Amino acid sequence: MGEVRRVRRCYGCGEVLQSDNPDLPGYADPWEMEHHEIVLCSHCFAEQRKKKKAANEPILDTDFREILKQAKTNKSLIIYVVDLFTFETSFNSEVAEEIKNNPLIVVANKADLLPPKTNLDNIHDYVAKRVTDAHLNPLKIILTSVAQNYNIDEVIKTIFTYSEGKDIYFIGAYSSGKSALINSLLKTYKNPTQKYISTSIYPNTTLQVIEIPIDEQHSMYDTPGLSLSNSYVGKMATEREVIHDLIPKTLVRGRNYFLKSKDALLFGGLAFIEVVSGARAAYSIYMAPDIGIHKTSMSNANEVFERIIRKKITRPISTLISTSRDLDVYEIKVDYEDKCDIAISGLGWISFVGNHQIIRVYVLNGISIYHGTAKV
Ligand SMILES: Nc1nc2c(ncn2[C@@H]2O[C@H](COP(=O)(O)OP(=O)(O)OP(=O)(O)O)[C@@H](O)[C@H]2O)c(=O)[nH]1
Ligand SMILES: [Mg+2]
Repeated sequence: MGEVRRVRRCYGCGEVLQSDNPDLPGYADPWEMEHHEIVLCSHCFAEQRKKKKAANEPILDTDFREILKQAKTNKSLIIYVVDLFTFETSFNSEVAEEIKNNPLIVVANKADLLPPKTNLDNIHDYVAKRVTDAHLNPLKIILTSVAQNYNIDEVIKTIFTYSEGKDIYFIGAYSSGKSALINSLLKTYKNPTQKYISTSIYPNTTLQVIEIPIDEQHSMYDTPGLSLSNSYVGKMATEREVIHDLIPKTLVRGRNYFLKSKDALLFGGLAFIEVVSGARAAYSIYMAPDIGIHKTSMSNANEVFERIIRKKITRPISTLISTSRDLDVYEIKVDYEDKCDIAISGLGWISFVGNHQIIRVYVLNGISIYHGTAKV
């Protein structure tokens, strides 16, 4: 496993901070670096501009705790729906903590979006590991695609087995497919009301808890999606055009680029990576096809990034990002020779063969990134 290190940048000009050479850009006093999180480079020090740092952990709002209160007291059956395409974003350890004493079924949805050669057994094992790491002990983990009706009968069978005498709560990140899953269950149950729940690609479709009675005493509950403050989808929830481009509708194929040292790859007007050093390698980008990818050099990355945003020659472009200074930068040291992935919350992931590269990842302030060998 390589090392992920957050590179500290000047909160004034965005320059990568260093305390080795006062004559080079980004110099900051070593004492300041050690004792303060927010540091300005010597050049910006005079201006003393302040910028607040956003947390990288998603925030579980109190409303959701309120919603889960009754479910916890009654030991209701929880169906935790996660989105396989953005699993890292979709699975939330804070929520896991809330539901650890409830009977639980994990539905890992949108399997249809994964690349064609994906080994679903490996994905199942990966989900199981993450769930176990979060101290959950689900009755079952089921990989599904509501869109392609894959394993929905398995979900129904499992719910039947474990739901006797219980309410059923569908919870999970927004746009993970909770309402779509309930609708497909309702169709199978020959729903006499012929009423269905609204679904859409946009976050926050379900705004309040919807109760669907299943017998005289018990109900199914569809709940609003959890907010994902550490994901592009969460941050840009109100920008409909961005969300439209971010969320893939059909299978995502890798887009391949050869990158050598000092190359950079830009992802729409949202993020970019730089190969600081390391051998030339093939990088496969798994992101929604509407996200424009531009290759350039590290020395031109900032300028090209700003130009394609200013001239609107890429997609998506968000009101939150106009310059690379709006981005945080992380540095990843890949200290092994094996397949590896870098996932960016709500955007997708980058798959490549690790070969002692140093890679910088620029993402909007507060977005989480993950590095490992887990996917596919
Ligand atoms: N490709 C794919 N899309 C899916 C799948 N399931 C749901 N969707 C789509 O994902 C989007 C979100 O689905 P919803 O059911 O509205 O998601 P939700 O979890 O209820 O979202 P909120 O109510 O906002 O929390 C919709 O456009 C669905 O059509 C799936 O298995 N595969
Ligand atoms: Mg919904």
